Amino acid sequence: MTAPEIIGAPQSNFVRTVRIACIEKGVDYTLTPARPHSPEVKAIHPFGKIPAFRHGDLTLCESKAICGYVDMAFAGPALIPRDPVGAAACEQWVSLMNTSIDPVLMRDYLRGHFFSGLPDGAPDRVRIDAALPKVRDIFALLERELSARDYLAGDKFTLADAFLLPVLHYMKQLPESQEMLAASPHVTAWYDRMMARPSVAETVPPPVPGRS
Ligand SMILES: N[C@@H](CCC(=O)N[C@@H](CS)C(=O)NCC(=O)O)C(=O)O
Repeated sequence: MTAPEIIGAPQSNFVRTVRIACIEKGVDYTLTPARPHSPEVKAIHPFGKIPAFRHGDLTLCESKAICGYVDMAFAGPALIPRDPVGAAACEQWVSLMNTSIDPVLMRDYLRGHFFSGLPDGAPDRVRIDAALPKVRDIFALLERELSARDYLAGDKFTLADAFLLPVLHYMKQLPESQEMLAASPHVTAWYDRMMARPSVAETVPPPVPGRS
């Protein structure tokens, strides 16, 4: 069978998560750059979101489902631990990422900076300031959790880390979250540990267009 194809923009945190998952499993893949709502994405994702994924006759959308498939279908280290407690901890953090952390950090806070819709792309201070208390709460949570162990869901790298890292990549670039990160030594140590992984180093995204 041909190599899996990941369809989506490399700047997308969810696309990067899937790329990290493939590399961690030792799976060769191709990346087909595509924007959300483009025809090739809409052919697979009913709501036009990226990533979309193809492997032979199989098409999939939703990063958690794609990563779960990659984890089960290929040899290589487990991305989701195989023991019940480890698996549940990993699933819990992936879910927290998708339902509570990504929506605040990426959809509210980052969007206020990068995609404000204001003239000249000026940051939307109202949106950013409204998000900041929740951004602070998330950094406090991550600092607490990562002071107790080396990885988000236990003592080994899991899919939970692959979901968090691409988001923190952007938090390192924005002024308020950059300060929060600098004031969070355990999150910073985790970030540096992650950056040392080939899967993370190889997938550093290009700048978001218009935001060098
Ligand atoms: N739940 C989806 C979320 C994917 C997602 O939101 N991707 C963003 C890019 S990072 C997107 O396609 N946004 C376009 C939109 O929401 O219409 C997943 O896990 O794959």
